[in-house]
Amino acid sequence: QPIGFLDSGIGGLTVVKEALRQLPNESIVYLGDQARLPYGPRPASEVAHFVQQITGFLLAQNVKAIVIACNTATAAALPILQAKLSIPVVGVIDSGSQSAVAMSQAQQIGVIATAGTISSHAYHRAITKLSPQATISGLACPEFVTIVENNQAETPETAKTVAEKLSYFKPGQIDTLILGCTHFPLLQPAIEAAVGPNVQLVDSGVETVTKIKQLLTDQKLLAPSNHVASHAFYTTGATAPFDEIAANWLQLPGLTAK
Ligand code: DGN
Repeated sequence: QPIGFLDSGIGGLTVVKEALRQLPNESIVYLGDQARLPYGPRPASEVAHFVQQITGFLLAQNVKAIVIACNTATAAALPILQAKLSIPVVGVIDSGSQSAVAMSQAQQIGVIATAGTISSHAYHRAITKLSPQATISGLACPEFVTIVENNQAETPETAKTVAEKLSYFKPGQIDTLILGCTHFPLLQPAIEAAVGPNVQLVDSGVETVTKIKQLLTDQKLLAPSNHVASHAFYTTGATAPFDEIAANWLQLPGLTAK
């Protein structure tokens, strides 16, 4: 049985990349809802409705667990799905918060995400629960999602846009920055260059996959080590740009989305 992953677009592939590394025997079904992207500016109730529709699709593919590989969707729908489904469901926000709190020396943590995630205060709640003394500075960067979806992550203009946007954080204001949108690890070189070497970046995908691995192990749901994994990618939008970015990022040449 596969693990289901969902995102509003290609961002969740950053979590899939980690899953391919940590869980090479697991089959994967991925759905990117590119026809309705971006989720960031939509009301939480609408995002929650979309997530439930996508979950229906993934359950029809017989998934044994679901990873909400989108921060906006995690903020809007994680508790709803966990209450409704009997299979394991994990989101990305708790994992990212745990890593940030563990990594940050000064507990001065920045979060960049979509407008929906920032206004949900979900990171604020999750971090404060773990580290009540933490200072959290959030910044909505919806334009970064567009850059990634348009496959422009590596252009000089992007480096400039990212640097200008992140100059919001003053030198010394934060020592750790959560990439609070699963699209953002694709912009990691530009973000790193913009914030400099004194700020460590947190990619919540790594922790999220560690968590799902643990849940599957506990519930004896892990695929056996001789299992040959299959990977199926679906997008509700056009397949050509999806295939190009996905094949490149995941190093799966010939990847074709349905
Ligand atoms: N990748 C999504 C996230 O992590 O929030 C959001 C992208 C979007 O729909 N704007």
